[in-house]
Amino acid sequence: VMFNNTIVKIPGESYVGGLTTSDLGRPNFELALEQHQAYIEALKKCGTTVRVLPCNIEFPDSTFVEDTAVLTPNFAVISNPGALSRNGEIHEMEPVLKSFYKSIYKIKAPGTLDGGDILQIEDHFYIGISARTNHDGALQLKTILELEGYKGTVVELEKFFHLKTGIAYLGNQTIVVAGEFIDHPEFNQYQKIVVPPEEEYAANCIRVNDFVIIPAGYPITKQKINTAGFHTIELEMSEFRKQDGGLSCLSLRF
Ligand code: CIR
Repeated sequence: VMFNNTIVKIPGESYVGGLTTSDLGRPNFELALEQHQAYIEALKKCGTTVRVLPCNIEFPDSTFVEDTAVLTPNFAVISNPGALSRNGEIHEMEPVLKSFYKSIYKIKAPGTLDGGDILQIEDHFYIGISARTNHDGALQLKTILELEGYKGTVVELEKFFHLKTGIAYLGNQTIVVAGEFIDHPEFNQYQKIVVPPEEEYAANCIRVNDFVIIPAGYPITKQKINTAGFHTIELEMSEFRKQDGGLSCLSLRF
């Protein structure tokens, strides 16, 4: 798949007080801004036109725009984020998506869904059931996808925060997998790049056109991805990792 566009949102000063389950400490806001800027530059290097949205300090986690939508070339699905403090993020995203799409669906309560739980592999979407995405939300998305000619499979998460915390699709039927997804039956049909436990954070990487963007500091995974024939761009992600965020979370790509 070729991505022409990406959407990102600058972190606001409230970012450092957002949701997290990690015990890596409080993010450094200035450093988060620098890392975010480098992320934008990387998306440009990959050939995408980046829509940079201003920060909104009312929503500390709103820099993690991936959770607000699921995008395909022909339609958008606005999610219904499962964390109460994040749910309102969709209201600022809706007009932005309307500027790109005519066809927009919405996940509706009591269904909840975070975009981070959705992984697309060619015409097949995997939908993770997590603390954020419930069965109702997952089934709503599956119904929409099937109506539009895609396949949808629901995957129950055991430990990972979001589905894409532990799995990424690089193209050419090749996935990057960690933890519970290494031997998961749903993913056995793909070529696997297995991430060792000490590098688990590197499983959240993103293929954007000619490059795979990976977090800096995970040499084993980087080597494996390079050996599989992909060019990599490494980005410092320390200040996003502290808030449970990864590379995929910081953008919508379409
Ligand atoms: C949250 O708890 O919602 C944020 N601190 C992290 C969201 C990460 N998003 C993602 O994995 N797609």
